[in-house]
Amino acid sequence: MKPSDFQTVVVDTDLLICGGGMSACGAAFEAAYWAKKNNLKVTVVDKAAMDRSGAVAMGLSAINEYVGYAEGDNTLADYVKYVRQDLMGVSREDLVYDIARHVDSSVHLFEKWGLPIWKDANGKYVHEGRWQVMINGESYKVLVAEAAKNALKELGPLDEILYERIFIVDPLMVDGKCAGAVGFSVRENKFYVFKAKATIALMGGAVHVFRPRSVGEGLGRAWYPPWNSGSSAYFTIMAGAEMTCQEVRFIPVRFKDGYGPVGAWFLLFKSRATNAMGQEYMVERKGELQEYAPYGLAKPIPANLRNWLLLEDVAAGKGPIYMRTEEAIANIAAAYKDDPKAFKKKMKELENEAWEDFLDMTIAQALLWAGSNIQPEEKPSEIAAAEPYFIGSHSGASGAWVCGPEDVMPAEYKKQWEAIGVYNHMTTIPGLFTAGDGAGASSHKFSSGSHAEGRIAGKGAIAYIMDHNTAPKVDDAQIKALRDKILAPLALFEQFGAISSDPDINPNFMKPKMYMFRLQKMMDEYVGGVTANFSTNKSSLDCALGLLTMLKEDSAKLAAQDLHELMRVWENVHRTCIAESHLRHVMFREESRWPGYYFRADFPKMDEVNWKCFVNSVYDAKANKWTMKKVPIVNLPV
Ligand code: SFD
Ligand code: AMP
Repeated sequence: MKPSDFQTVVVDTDLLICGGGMSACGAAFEAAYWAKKNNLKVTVVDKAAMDRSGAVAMGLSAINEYVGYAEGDNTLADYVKYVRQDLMGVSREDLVYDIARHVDSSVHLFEKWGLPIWKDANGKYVHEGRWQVMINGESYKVLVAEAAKNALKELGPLDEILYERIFIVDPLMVDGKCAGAVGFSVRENKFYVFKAKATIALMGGAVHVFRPRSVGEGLGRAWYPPWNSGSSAYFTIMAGAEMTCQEVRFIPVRFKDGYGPVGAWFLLFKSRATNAMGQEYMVERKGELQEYAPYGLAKPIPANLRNWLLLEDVAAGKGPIYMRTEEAIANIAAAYKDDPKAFKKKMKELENEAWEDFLDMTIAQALLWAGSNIQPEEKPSEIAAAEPYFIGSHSGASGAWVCGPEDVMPAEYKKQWEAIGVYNHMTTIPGLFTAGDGAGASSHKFSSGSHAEGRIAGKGAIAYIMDHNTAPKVDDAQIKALRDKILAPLALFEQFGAISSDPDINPNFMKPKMYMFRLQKMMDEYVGGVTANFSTNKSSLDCALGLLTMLKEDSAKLAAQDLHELMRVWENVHRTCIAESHLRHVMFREESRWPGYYFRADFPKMDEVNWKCFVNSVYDAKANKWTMKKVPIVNLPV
């Protein structure tokens, strides 16, 4: 397979949506409405098939952001305070507020489209915790995608609007503005050029940047879906957009090896987690939270601090840590002990709920339970901190610095957009929007908030197009250069592949898997991965930067044997970009604010005086130069 075998396909559109996950489905749903009114064209491009693409592929067992605003359960201010607290004071409160005021309507739409949300005897949603509602969510993504597709069909035949199995590689830039994207089909020999008046980058977060706990036989098993490889971050960084909170990775504590969720156990079943000695780290180590006041002292204790206390126990040799499923089930069932029939029924119900929690969203964990003869009502299960991921929509915060809503965005932030146009969720690059895992500093949006935020970005992007309604003029030479670059790994394999008897071993090139292992090893050992116990320091970071610089040089020698490997090549180039951005942010922030996510051993304390701020960065691709800066946090008056 060689580059000359490829056809170039050019698609002209008004709005381009890159990605097909939760936020893209929201963006498509909303944009279709406004596009129809204004006679505009919308094009959606997903690396996979929208029905099951992205983080919600397997389904979910809870919707983690539901405010219950109309019911009077919570106010928007409550949610803003919750996120502020969980992220140790660092969040874009205007964005969090904006998502919170729209999220309930997304959840109501999901229900209307057929998602079963658990209800109690009074018809109220059953809550897992204050903000989380329980669902029978195996088909969650399928029905959200169906609604997006139905909306898109209003604009014309779907096969002229939705392009599946196209991997977006690079932004198309014209005069400092985003003019679309380029990529290739992972099934056919086609190079795609999408020219657009506005583009929304909604290609999720990243996994496998750090060496995972599961290697060899378990490679690919991770909490975060293996097919999201940092494309949103790469796209926005390469376009020159300002990024924020790239240091705020996410480490979820999960059932060990199968990555089953813990939320339902901690919140719904009220389970305890105990160490090998039967001690509860959340109780025994409570005093350590003083150091993280005020965040460590309020409720709920931030996710990273809950992690931190667990990690301290493990470092002290007190692991394994166990989720006390048997105790939690027994405690709930105890209320029925005087009535043997009711007791038996309750036990069966709890057993069902325990299994369904995994079957709805992490099937592998249910298989692991079955394969290791675990019955949750009989014995506890091990939990552990997973490897680091980039998922700005969950309890991490990495992503692009975006424009907020006109009515609540602080003037200090608005200034930045006044020069290029105030459009909700536009990055600092004209014509380029993002949301979900692509937008930073607005954590705790989860599946529902990502959908709502996609809707916000979709509407913002259409407004931009209405004000800038001219097709971009893209130079043919620029397209040729991008095509040559993107297909080069095929040419390299074609040229040298035959000189070795093993396609993976060759003095002239490197295959993407080997390249990925190199990236993961340096990130793991020097940037605070699992084997470094999530700790790092300046010397380690300097070392990693040196290794990363050489890896980047070697990326020119990446070779691909087929389309699948070509995708693997570009996934790993994307990972390298988010890795460097993360490393530079961790290096810049000289404190330890989120110790359960990463710990700067040379700056072991949280420093409210100097570092209660955002860290933002801009990459100048032409000059290969990173600029870092501190940005003040402006709290909403809540
Ligand atoms: O609790 C390209 N999330 C949960 N949210 C909840 O509301 N409840 C839960 O129960 C959740 N749990 C959970 C969650 C996430 C994960 C990974 C697990 C468990 C295991 C969070 C949500 O899933 C998350 O917030 C949203 O999905 C984020 O939405 P978005 O749109 O930012 O990302 P996506 O849905 O993953 O979609 C990404 C899309 O991009 C495509 N793509 N397309 C073209 N070119 C490329 N180069 C591309 N690269 C990627 C993908 O195919 C996909 O369509 S809990 O257990 O934590
Ligand atoms: P998880 O299954 O860990 O993704 O958690 C689902 C939701 O519950 C997320 O909103 C978490 O922040 C929240 N959560 C999980 N465990 C706890 C806990 N121990 N205390 C408070 N909130 C939690």
